[in-house]
Amino acid sequence: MWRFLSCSLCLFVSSLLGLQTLRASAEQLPAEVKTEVLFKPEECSQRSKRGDLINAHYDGYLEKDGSQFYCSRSAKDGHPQWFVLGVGQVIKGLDIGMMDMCPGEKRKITVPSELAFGEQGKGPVPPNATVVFEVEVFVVSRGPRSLEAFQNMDLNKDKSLTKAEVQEYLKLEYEKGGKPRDGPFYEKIMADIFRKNDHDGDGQISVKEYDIYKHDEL
Ligand SMILES: *[C@@H]1O[C@H](CO)[C@@H](O)[C@H](O)[C@H]1NC(C)=O
Ligand SMILES: [Ca+2]
Ligand SMILES: [Ca+2]
Repeated sequence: MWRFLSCSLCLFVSSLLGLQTLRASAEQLPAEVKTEVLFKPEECSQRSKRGDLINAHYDGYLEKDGSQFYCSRSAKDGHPQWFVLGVGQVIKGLDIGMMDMCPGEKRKITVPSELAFGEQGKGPVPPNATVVFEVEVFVVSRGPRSLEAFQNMDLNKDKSLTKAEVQEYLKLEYEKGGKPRDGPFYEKIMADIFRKNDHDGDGQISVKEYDIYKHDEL
């Protein structure tokens, strides 16, 4: 029944998963992330790597009793989360455990507390807790903040992205991942992306607005 736990909790924890302060603090410990592939699609269009924009569901459970503390999948209006892989937008254990994933792939990722919520714990996660995430990746989008990705999305080459352009791109990505979606699904994602990126609110994402993450390769 934990799966159906109140999703106000989820909302709380989802903000927490975005925190950048939750880094591994005990470098000297041999903390290891364990990954188990639950499903792997036959065709792999693209394997995830550091700096990629990922769209995924990740549900979090405590290892000790299997209770769920985060439910991106079962939240009522929950759509898959967007984040950049490998740059601390999610807990360290997910940054490590979600490398080399294909669109459509599912994994179970077991993360020791050092690479999750640490000695303090956080919200419903107690101190020193090993956590287990069940993740399903939908989109692996290369170098989200690279000029190349921007140019691919910018269909009319005016150096600005409209919602229609971004949506077209995501649609293709979802279809590659074997998960075509309906209109309302994209509307929510578009609202999310534009809320985070269209800083001047003109309905377009300019090159300047887009380039908010600085990556090594840029
Ligand atoms: C968590 O682990 C640390 C390091 O092993 C230990 O010092 C601390 O007492 C533990 N906290 C709890 C609440 O068990
Ligand atoms: Ca454009
Ligand atoms: Ca803008």
